[in-house]
Amino acid sequence: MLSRRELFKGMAMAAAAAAQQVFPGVLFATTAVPPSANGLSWKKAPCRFCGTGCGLLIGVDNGRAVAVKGDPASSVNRGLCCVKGYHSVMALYGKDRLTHALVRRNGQMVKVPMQEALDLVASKLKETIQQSGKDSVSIYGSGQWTIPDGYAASKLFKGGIGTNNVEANARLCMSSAVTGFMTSFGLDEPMGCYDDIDHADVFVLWGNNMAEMHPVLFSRMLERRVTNPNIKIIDLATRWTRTSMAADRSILFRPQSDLAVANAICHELIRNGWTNSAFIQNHVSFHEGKINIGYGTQDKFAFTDEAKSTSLAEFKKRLEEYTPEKVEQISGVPAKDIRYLASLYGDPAKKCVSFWCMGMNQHSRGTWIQNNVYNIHLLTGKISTPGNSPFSLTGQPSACGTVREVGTLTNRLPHGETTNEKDRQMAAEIWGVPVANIPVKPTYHTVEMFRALDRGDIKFMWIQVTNPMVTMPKLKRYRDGMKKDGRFVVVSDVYPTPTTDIADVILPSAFWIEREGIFGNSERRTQQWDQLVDPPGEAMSDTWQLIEVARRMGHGKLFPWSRETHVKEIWNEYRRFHHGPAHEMATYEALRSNPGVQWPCPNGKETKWRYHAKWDPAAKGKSWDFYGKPDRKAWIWFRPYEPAAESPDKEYPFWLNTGRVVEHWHTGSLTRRIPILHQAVPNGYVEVNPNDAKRMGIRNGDRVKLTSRRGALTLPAMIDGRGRPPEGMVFVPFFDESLLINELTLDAFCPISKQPDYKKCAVKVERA
Ligand SMILES: Nc1nc2c(c(=O)[nH]1)N[C@H]1C(S)=C(S)[C@@H](COP(=O)(O)OP(=O)(O)OC[C@H]3O[C@@H](n4cnc5c(=O)[nH]c(N)nc54)[C@H](O)[C@@H]3O)O[C@H]1N2
Ligand SMILES: Nc1nc2c(c(=O)[nH]1)N[C@H]1C(S)=C(S)[C@@H](COP(=O)(O)OP(=O)(O)OC[C@H]3O[C@@H](n4cnc5c(=O)[nH]c(N)nc54)[C@H](O)[C@@H]3O)O[C@H]1N2
Ligand code: SF4
Ligand SMILES: [Mo]
Repeated sequence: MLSRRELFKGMAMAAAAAAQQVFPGVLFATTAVPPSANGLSWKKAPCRFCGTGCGLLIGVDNGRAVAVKGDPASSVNRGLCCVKGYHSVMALYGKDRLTHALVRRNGQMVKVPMQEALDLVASKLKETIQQSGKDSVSIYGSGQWTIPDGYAASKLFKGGIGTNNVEANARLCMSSAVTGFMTSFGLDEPMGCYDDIDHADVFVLWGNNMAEMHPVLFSRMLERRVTNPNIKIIDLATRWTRTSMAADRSILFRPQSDLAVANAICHELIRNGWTNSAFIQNHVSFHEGKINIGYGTQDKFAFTDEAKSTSLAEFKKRLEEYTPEKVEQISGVPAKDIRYLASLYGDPAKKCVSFWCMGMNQHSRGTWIQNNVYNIHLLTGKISTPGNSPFSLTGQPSACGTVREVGTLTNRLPHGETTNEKDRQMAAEIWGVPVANIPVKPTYHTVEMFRALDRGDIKFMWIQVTNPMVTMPKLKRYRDGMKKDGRFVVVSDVYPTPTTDIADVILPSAFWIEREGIFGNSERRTQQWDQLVDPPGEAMSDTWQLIEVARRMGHGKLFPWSRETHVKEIWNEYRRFHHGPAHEMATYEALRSNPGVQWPCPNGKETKWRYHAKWDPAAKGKSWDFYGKPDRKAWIWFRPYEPAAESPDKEYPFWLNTGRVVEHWHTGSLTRRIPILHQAVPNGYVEVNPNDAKRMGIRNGDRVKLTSRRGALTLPAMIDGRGRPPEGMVFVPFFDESLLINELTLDAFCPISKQPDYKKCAVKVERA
């Protein structure tokens, strides 16, 4: 058998040849399959990749997906796609798809029938629970889980087994966005929608490489500027990227100092009288929380914030020290640029959208920076009306739909929190279990769950649709932990990965359009697709794997559905959690017949803007109504600047920043098997600023050694390639499983959201 390293190397060479087999225009195929006499049939599906949630049309011929085009009927992308969307179906047909179950026997992975592997998973779960208790077993899922996958997992683990050991990789991705929404508005997910792009005059990107990560939305924004030259796009970032290149202004700030920049903007808005007094008077209340809140790098770190009510006067006083001049010292952003930003937000004639993604979420003060950016929109009243929108973009195709809405996190339920008696009662009633079955106390957030596995408090973990042995921070500790004796790890995936490498059982999964599914994107849009092609071998959907195991464990009563109709039945049951004008979900029939439907959609009508009576039927009165909070107001929080968990020093003088490239999806398990994408960026690298490179005698392609307090890695240098970090920073993408940058990263997290900060730690840089 080919090793994965050989496979990827061979593919890079074969890629040029494969590219020639690609049909012109929108048609692509991995092999040159001649169209059959019947021709193609086109069926809708949302894109498998990012949280933008583009609608696609998939061309199927002779049982094989061979072509993709953007769905003109989808309001998200109006017929467009990015390079990943267009090539997405090729990810179905990599040479080394997992087609059969594998079980570890005497250190070797042995092929077994799927039914036997499922028996083993069920008996191992039962045995572990019997020996070590319910909280010794866990499931770690994903924002790439479909809604039925997440729902089945939550119902089995929280309702059936009775443990809150349910987490998902969205903890690494979106949890600061969630706690930001909850603290400022009391309800999760954006108030606005992508239509805001068609109305705004000013776009400020707060740490979002949108040109590469949300390319279709980025192109919608550029299109708006083409037709209206007064539109301004400002890229606020810590590294120069393709996004900066296309922006009207690129403003670089020092890592973590966005907290101070946002406060300085608020300071200027107030000083100049650019605030909206009537809005503040009627719709905002002021609060403060704890300070010096720590970084969570030690096991069992605990933190609970406490809200204290304050006033506008008190808020003003707190902001006094955030003068543009003082913040220039902290952030490196010239005071005049801070004033310029304030003048844009403060101009009553300009509609403003702020976009962000991992820059603000993967932040050891992730919740705080969301609060601080909301403060800008709340001081000016630029919120919940077309074109005025603080917009937290999602990364994964169903981080919103599955993890946030279904609630596949230790503290959540499909509706509300485990600690809320009413929410537990609702779940118990819909699930048909005694309320005492559903545990009250959250157990472990993701980082702590892997720590618990390392310590031995957790002994069993089932991993679905995520590749943590590439994507966990401070990776070595967590990999060593998983490999310890007495740990049992089940991994459901579609390809072999570093995570399947350490598994005791590997379950082959049906991929995307090989099963029916439902995703929910960044703008509260739910999208259903039918099964369009057959899965290979014994591959089975993640939902059905969970149901098979549940039945074997004696929880069959909770999963009475048939294999043919279970997605519909799950949706109809799950919808009951969200009845009411504030969160009503579309009917299954509406989902099937539309490219997507936005919630809340009471009486079949979508809500585009929340918290304003003109658009949101849940809002009372004539204008804004922030009904998520008991005082029906949005909360302004004073949150100070506090430094990063680890900053450069004498021994480790560089910032290490990490992230992505447009061609690859996360750990590359899918996109590195698409020849044309793999060839475009075949291996990992380290971006070095040209001045630093010159000083150290590093040329393009030279091998460079990075060392942090946790590990070392040698990679080829890239100078002025895709992006350019400022002096004193290096950047490494994480798509290459043979160059694991997470061996160096730090597992510090935001104490409120528990989301790790992958954007900042300190490293030494040497020519190797
Ligand atoms: N092609 C492609 N697209 C993707 C993905 C992919 O893997 N490939 N993944 C999807 C997923 S899951 C996600 S989460 C998104 C990620 O989307 P992005 O967040 O746009 O991408 P990243 O590369 O993770 O992060 C880059 C940004 O982090 C900012 N940053 C770094 N440090 C700081 C800081 O201290 N403060 C602030 N405010 N910003 C900072 C940088 O300035 C830069 O703009 O992309 C989604 N889209
Ligand atoms: N250094 C660094 N690390 C990071 C980040 C960063 O910016 N820097 N970002 C973090 C963020 S925001 C994210 S979202 C995570 C992403 O981290 P992961 O979720 O770990 O990365 P993926 O590559 O998306 O992993 C998805 C896995 O699911 C498999 N798969 C695909 N389809 C299916 C399916 O239908 N069923 C099953 N069972 N498996 C399937 C794929 O082959 C792949 O192995 O990474 C985090 N880690
Ligand atoms: S922008 Fe995102 S959702 Fe749209 S085609 Fe590209 S990867 Fe897919
Ligand atoms: Mo993400």
